[in-house]
Amino acid sequence: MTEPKKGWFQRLTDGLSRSSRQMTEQVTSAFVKKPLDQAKLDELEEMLIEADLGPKAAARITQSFAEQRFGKECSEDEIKQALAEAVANELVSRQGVFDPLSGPRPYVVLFIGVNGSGKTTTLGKIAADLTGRGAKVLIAAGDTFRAAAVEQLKVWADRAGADFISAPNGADAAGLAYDAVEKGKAEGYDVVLIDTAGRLQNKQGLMDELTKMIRVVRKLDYDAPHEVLLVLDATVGRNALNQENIFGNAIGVTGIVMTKLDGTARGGVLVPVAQASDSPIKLIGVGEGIEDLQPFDARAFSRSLVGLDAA
Ligand SMILES: Nc1nc2c(ncn2[C@@H]2O[C@H](COP(=O)(O)OP(=O)(O)OP(=O)(O)O)[C@@H](O)[C@H]2O)c(=O)[nH]1
Ligand SMILES: [Mg+2]
Repeated sequence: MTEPKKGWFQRLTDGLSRSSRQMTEQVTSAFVKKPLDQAKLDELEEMLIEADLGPKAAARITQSFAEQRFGKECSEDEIKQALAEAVANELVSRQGVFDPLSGPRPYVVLFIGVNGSGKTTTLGKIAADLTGRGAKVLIAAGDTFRAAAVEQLKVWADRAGADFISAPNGADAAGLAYDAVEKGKAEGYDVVLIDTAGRLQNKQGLMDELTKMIRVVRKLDYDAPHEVLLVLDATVGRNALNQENIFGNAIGVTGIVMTKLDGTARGGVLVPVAQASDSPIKLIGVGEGIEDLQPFDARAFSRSLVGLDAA
């Protein structure tokens, strides 16, 4: 018998379990059945900073917690509810939608980010989801720097039943992106997904290559790429903030994907990244499976982060 399919909230909760376990343990030992006084509030703020939520959000969350609960004894559930609500308040305005099938055709999506952040995997998961919904998808292996990258992406394309376009190792990535969009237009594709390199000889080289890719694609369609998704790895912690800063300033990012939230106890880092970025969080990765890429839902994320069930 096949196992019943896990619901997406369960996947989210499982993915965030390392983060929520840490939070829950600390919250339970520090707060449950003890009157909330200033010392406890300081402890809470410290704990939120340790969970990488960033000092500003930590201060605001502690403040709202104090307003509701000061002097009271709370159950574990009440504390978690209050925390989840405070975290959600930090994030609701930073939530964005990735919906390539409701936009123009072909909808062109560029995936950018440092090496190992999860660009290729995220692209593969999106491709599988889109073909599963009946879309005609073209994948372009725009990481022409690393031979193995093409092979890895081809596996994802085959698995998804998406078409695939690549260029020889060392070829001009912008040229390939151009060819992909041209093919996408000529052959009636719904979506063109373009992978990019995470590392070139140097950082400036990478930024130049990405800007050139965007520039040439725009020659074919002024609105393309319709999405530039910046893929950030949650396990690097507050380093993700630097990456957001560098890519966000150099390239016109339209959305953020935060991956590997299952691989860290500091999933709270999504909060300062969401707040620092001009573009919203659109998707999150909570595991390596195809179904572990999820639309970002601020309230669901906040509940899972503190270990609560679906609302
Ligand atoms: N646990 C977990 N692993 C992930 C997730 N997303 C990606 N990975 C893994 O992270 C590793 C790197 O992912 P890639 O997709 O190859 O990263 P990339 O950004 O394309 O890397 P480069 O091509 O080197 O620039 C792979 O082993 C993925 O399986 C996630 O949400 N959770
Ligand atoms: Mg890659």
